[in-house]
Amino acid sequence: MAPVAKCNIETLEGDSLSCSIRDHITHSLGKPCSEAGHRDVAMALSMTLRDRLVDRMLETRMRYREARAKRMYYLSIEYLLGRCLGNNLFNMKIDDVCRSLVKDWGFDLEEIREFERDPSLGNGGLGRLAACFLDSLATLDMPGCGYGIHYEFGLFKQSIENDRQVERPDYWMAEGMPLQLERRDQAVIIPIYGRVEDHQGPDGKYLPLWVDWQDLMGVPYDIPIVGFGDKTVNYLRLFAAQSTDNFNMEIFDQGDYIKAIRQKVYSELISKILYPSESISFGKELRLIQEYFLVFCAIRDITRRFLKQNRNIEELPEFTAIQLNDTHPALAVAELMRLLVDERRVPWDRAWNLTNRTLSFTNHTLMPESLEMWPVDLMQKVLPRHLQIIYEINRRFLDEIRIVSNPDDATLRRMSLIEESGGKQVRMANLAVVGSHSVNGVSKLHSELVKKVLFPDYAALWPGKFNNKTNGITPRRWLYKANRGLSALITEAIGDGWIMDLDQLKKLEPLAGDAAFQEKFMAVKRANKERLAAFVAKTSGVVLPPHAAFDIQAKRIHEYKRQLLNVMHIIHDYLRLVEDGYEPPEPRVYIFAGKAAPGYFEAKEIIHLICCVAKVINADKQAAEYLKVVFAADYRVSLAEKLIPAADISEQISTAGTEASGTGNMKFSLNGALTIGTLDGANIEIREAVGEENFYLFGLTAQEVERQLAAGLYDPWEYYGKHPEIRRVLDALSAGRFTPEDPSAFHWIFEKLLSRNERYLHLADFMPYLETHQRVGMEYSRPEVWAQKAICNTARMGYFSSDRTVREYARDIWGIKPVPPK
Ligand code: 26Y
Repeated sequence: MAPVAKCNIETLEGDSLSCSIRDHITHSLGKPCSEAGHRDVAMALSMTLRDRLVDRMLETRMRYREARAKRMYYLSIEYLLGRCLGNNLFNMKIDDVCRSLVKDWGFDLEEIREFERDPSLGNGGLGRLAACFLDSLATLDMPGCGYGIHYEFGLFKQSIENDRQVERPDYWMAEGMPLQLERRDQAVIIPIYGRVEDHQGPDGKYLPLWVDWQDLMGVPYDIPIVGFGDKTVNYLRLFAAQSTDNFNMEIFDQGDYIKAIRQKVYSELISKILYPSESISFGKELRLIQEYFLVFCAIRDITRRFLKQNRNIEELPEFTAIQLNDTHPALAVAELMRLLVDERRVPWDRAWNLTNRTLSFTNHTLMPESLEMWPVDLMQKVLPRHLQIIYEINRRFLDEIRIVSNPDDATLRRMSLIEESGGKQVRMANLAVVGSHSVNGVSKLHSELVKKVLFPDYAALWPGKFNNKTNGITPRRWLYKANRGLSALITEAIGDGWIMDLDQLKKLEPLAGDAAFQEKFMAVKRANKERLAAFVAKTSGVVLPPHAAFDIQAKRIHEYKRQLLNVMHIIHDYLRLVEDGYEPPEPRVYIFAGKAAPGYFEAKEIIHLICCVAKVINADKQAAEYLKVVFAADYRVSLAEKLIPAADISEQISTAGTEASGTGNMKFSLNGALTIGTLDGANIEIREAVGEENFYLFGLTAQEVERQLAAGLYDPWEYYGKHPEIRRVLDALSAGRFTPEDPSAFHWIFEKLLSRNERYLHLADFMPYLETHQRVGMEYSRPEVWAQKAICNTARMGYFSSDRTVREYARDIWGIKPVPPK
């Protein structure tokens, strides 16, 4: 950096930014400006933004206070924020100023941005949805903030070694996290373990005392969340676990120094690591404590803020809404009851009414193995008072429904908060439903299935409690920031109103058939593909022809998402190419990305298969002109931002009835990719919005899948016998066609796909999938047809803005309103 560089932008903005950055390089990083490198500029720029964001955050807080506004608090064990620097620059509208400022110093803003590590404090869809909601809340000037856990290690980093996934720890703060504010003064003390003693209060009433508990400390870190236009800055408050001095004192007094320190280390384990799975419930004590830790810290913080404003606790639901992001924070039901009944001495019935009106619950998954249940014994040990409260909620609830609807024993057993068969367990989903005034699913189909499959008894009892809120995505990150070329083209055509009001994309529709616009649209796509191809060449050495159709499946690896179906199709095309001499109408590039939970054997094997198939195909000269396959390692928000704008085809091929919504499907379509997909999750609504002629549909419906599974009708051998295409692919797998050195490596897939209880019906959907892909190929080879469809996708995706979703939650569930600056 030049010693006395001057900003060439003659604005106060440029001058003050430049002064502040230089000041941070000198005083926060302790370096002369002349020695600053990319990393230093990145850090100093982030610190400069933080200073400004904090000013706006304080202003926002005053504004909410003065308006006596109702607040919404989003409780989520995961947040998948993605990089913050670039997003903040865009939302604060100082991206251009900063770009030319650092350019004058000899730096490139894009390179500076690449220095930031993704804070990957989530597994996938659920955590990313939380991040999109925070962006929309701030953009809409709504009083809504997030609460979560400040994991020291985020989701593992994935690399591919010897064609297999290797996991490494993600110490995301290695370079520091200049954006966050530590708030030690607001630390929370959390009781845990111990036992409950029965006493009588001075009023003669039952007074339980939770005694002999140990304590932990939760230290909050605030990350400012700036809305587009830089007016409102909300916060995401993440708690890190620390030990208190008390925790150790007793043991210290007994003279066991080492044991005391060991306990200290144990308590800090609580926020050490994010559990890396989104499917199999963990049943581990540490995870239960994480959930409790989040809930306790959040509820304490929320009620403290509320009471500080001299309010009566009886008014809590008038001023506070708490949204439970899946069941992970469902202990909030018991904790809020405990706080009201034990600490504030609110009578039980009153406390129950307040709790119920304050809490609401979103379900994100139908997979039975994801439903959380905690063994009663474990809860008795870790949270004895909460367990007692859960039993009391259950006793009163079952008494009540006996009177209201006189259910039979089987119904009562299903509705109970306690699973009695096997070892007793607490059913967290039932706790969340009973304790909330609203239960929602995340797409039309999913919300129907939540009522029919997951909670039929509750839906019959409380039909008004169940509702749908179809997911959305923030257009700021997923179009404005991720796809600069397309957003410039759109703004040139229809102005920039779409950034805040995505429905305005409709104005593009008349241009869908316009040859000049089509050409520009496809030129942007081409440039994005070239950029991605350069990245892939650099990171994995595979050269991708940018004129090929880029077909992408990027999401967690899971059997229900059916990456296997995609691979089977690729194998089919490859064999036709090299064995039958078939020439497809267009060359294809297949890109996969996604992480497998470390303990999920099948998912890890699917990655292995993709890599082996890619290796054989990419090395085959006969296929070179038509086919390339890539597994892009370490899928995360920043990689998604590179992949999605470059896609022509988006693979959304889960078995109907398994994907709650999907949000990647929305990102691809918004960026002008055409979906090949099943009637599952939000695909159904996307297809309705973009038009059936602009969506490649195939496969069984959720009802058909359900019928086949329920009646045991599915017979994969029948498909194997009937279709030579299926036989060819499965036989190739079983014969080790892609693993010559280990021919039986994928025999398990052959067996699995042909097993009668294969739950995801791969073979039933294979032939329709193949045929639909053939149509995709034909249409891709007609550029004007394709361009028109792609433009229609972008133009008709306005509904899927998370601004719309958040407005619906605000109106129907939270009862919060925008509080814009005057
Ligand atoms: C209990 C534990 C095993 C668990 C951990 C994480 C259970 C579930 C999860 C996460 C689930 C998840 O990410 N669900 C996804 O939520 C998205 C946002 O609503 C949906 O779009 C997506 O279809 C769904 O799979």
